Parts: sequence; C-alpha cells; structure tokens
Amino acid sequence: MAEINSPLSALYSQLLGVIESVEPRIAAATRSELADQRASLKLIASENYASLPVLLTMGTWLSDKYAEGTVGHRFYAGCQNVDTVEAVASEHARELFGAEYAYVQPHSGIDANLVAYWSILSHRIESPTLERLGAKTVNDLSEDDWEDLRATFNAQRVMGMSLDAGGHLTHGFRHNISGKMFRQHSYGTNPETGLIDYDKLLADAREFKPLILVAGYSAYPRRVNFAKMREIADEVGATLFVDMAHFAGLVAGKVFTGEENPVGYADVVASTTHKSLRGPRGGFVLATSEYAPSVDRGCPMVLGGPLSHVMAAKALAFAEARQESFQTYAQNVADNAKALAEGLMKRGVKLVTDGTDNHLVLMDVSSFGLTGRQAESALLDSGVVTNRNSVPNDPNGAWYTSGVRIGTPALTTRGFGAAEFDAVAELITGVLKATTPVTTAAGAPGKAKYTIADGVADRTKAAAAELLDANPLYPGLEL
Ligand code: DSN
Repeated sequence: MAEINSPLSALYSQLLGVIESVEPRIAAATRSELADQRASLKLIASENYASLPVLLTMGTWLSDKYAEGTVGHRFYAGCQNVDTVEAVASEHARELFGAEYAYVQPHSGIDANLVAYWSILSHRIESPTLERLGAKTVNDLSEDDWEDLRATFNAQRVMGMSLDAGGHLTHGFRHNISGKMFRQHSYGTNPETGLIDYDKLLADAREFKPLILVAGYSAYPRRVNFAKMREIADEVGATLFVDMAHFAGLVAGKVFTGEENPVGYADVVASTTHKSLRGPRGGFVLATSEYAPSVDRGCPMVLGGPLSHVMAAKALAFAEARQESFQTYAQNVADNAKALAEGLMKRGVKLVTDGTDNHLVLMDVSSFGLTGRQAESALLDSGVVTNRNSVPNDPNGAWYTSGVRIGTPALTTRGFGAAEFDAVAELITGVLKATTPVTTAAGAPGKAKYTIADGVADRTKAAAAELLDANPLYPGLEL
C-alpha cells in the first residue's frame, strides 16, 4: 500500500473531530474499526480495503441529490452533475470490462442481481407479450392481460449453483426472492472432484428448460468455463446470466481471460464493486446492447434512487482498476491463494476440490472434529477473521456448517505475498489443531462450544501482529 501524505492524516483527524462533536460514539466506532482492521488477519474472501481516494469520494454532498431515472432522463430537476458522475462511472466500467453497456446504479450485489433478473424477464417475457397484444407499455394492458402477464412471469424457471456447492442465495435459494419469483433447480458439483460437471449440467438443463442459466459463485474455489456455460444456455434457449461479484477483480485484472472471462459470453453480468475489485460497497450490471434497454429501467423498477456519492467512488475504483498496477495486484491475489492452499494442504488441512485457482480456499474442518462455526470462532479469538461456509452436501447445514471460507484479496492489498500466506497457513493450522469441541452434559457435541489449548490464541495474535505490522494498512495515516 502506498504511503499517504501527512496532510491527509490531519484531514481525517479533523473529520473525525467534526463527527465527534455531533455523536462521539460514532467517531469512536469509526476509529475502533480502523484499529480492528489493522490488528487482524482479514481473510474474509468477499472483503477488501478500498483506497483512501475511493473512501473520501463517498463523503460528499453528492449524497444529497435525488436522481431517479438514467443519465439525461431523470425524474428530478438539476441532475447535471449526477449525470456526469454516472456517465463517467459507466464509461470506466465499459472500458475496464470491454462491455457493450454498464449500469452503475445498484446499491449492492443482491440489487444488481435483481436488476439482472428483472431485465431478463422484461426482455424475454414482457416485451414479446406487449408486442403480441399490440400494447406499447404495460399501462395499455387490461386487467385480464395483466393477470396473464403476472402468471407468465411466475411460471419462469431459473437454474443456478446450489448454496452448498458454492452458489449464492440469489441464485434461486428458497430464502431469497429469486427462489420465490422463479421455479428453480440447482446444479451441484461432482461428488468425487467437487468440480462443476458440465455434461450433467447440460443434461439437467435439457430436462428443466430454464429461462435463465446462472453461472457464478460465492464459495467455489475454481474457475468457470463460460464458453461451456454459453453452449448449454444456447442448447436450451436460456439467457446466460453471470454473477461475477466474487471474481470481478480477477476479470478486471486480466487473470481470467478467454473462456474464463464472462463478458462476451453472458447476456447479462452482475457484480459488486467492493470484493476483489476493491471499490466502494455497491453493485453494477454489464449487458449486451440487446439487454441494455431493459437493464436501464432498473431504477425505479426495482431500485431506489441512485447513491450519487457511491457512483462517484465507483468511478474512481474502475479508474484505479484500469491501471497496470491493478493487473499485478489481481495476479498476486490468485498466486497468493495457491500459496495459502498449498500451505494448508501440506499441513494436513482438507480443502474442497483439493486446491484453488481463484481468490478463495474452502477448508473442510470436519477432520479436526470441528464445525465451521467452532473453527470460525476459535480463529476469531486468535485474531484471524474468516467466515464459516457450507461444504458440498454439508451434514451440519448452513448455520453450523463444516467449512470455513478464506480469501486473499484483502491481505494482498496490504502487501502480503506467498511467504506471508504460508505463515498464515501455519497459524490457521495451529489454531485448528489446538481447538477441541466441548460436548454437552448429555454427551452430544455442543455445536457452538470449543476450547483452545492454553496460550495458542495469544501466540497466534502475536505472530499475526508481526506480519501485519510489516504490511501496514493505510501506512502514514495517524489518527
Ligand atoms: N456476502 C457476500 C459473500 O460474503 O460472499 C455475498 O453476498
């Protein structure tokens, strides 16, 4: 991380002083969050550290402007500056990913996916229906026509990766709107290898006939072949929608190229901006020209008014990701994940798919006699921040789980390389080996209870502090 100049330290101190004068608890929590992030090994695969220019861009009066609609077509007057912000962010996103169209308004990944789903429904179902009925807009439909249209929407099918195989809630899981608005079918992974079985996927798709085939993941430690996904979608007449929230940084940084780059294969691609892409919290959608008009209706169709200050920060993040140094960063993220995986495996930790070729590693901690929840808690006690995650066909379900997901984007931003990630693997393995599940009085495993051998948590924190001090977060920022 580049050293920041001291006037910025003074500025941040003043800003926190201003906040403190209104609500001291918020200033204290903000300071404390920096201290916590500096002092822990942040291995949550979906988190990162945005640059200070990106963070600063979010703290302005751009926040105060309403701007529902799209560039040049707003429902409020006086949006000329927001138009500039949105157009610049969109231009950078298009150039960065080589996309035909970029929509930068979504507030989060779930919002971006909702825009994608709605735009596909609109393009594939609503527009042809209006044409068939000779109506220009949905406002021209009779009540009976409306009923038919609603029934047709609800009869549509989506097919995405199951949650325990590494898919996301928004890919058709029953506790998300995607599992309610569509009939859904999940695809898993090969039970032997843990990898996507494209032949089985094609056979399932032929039978299920989805309108939308979803590719992408939150906890699958491997790359996806989007050319094969395209072939499958074409074979069954589905729209290919890719959720690249986790690996957008690896696409932007040209680690995933050719058949591993979804842009050019998918009709619609949605993403977040804050994971491997290292921007502000938010989402965006890329689309072919064919789908662009329906994506453009995201607000007010399914989104509230755009957050102009966040769109401004997205513009900066996209611009940063267009610099050559971001490609080095992205390659380091992938190389470091391999070093972490190898470091864990050589110390006896079982990994789903026996390795990784993206930015994340999924440990199966059941061989230590632990649930994912126990392992996550023991690691947190030792200054290692991870999150528990299901493994394929997880016997412990989605709450306790048998897995822990770890990723390299954040610590790579701090400057960690292969040697540091090998040291991290040593620390993680040490904690897992030193953690014992506690059984209840009745003899049943106490799923949330565990003990760590004396001194291990403190020794791990001290060793982590050495690694962290050598790779400071926001170096030069003194508050
Ligand atoms: N929360 C993100 C993750 O951790 O993967 C996905 O929504």
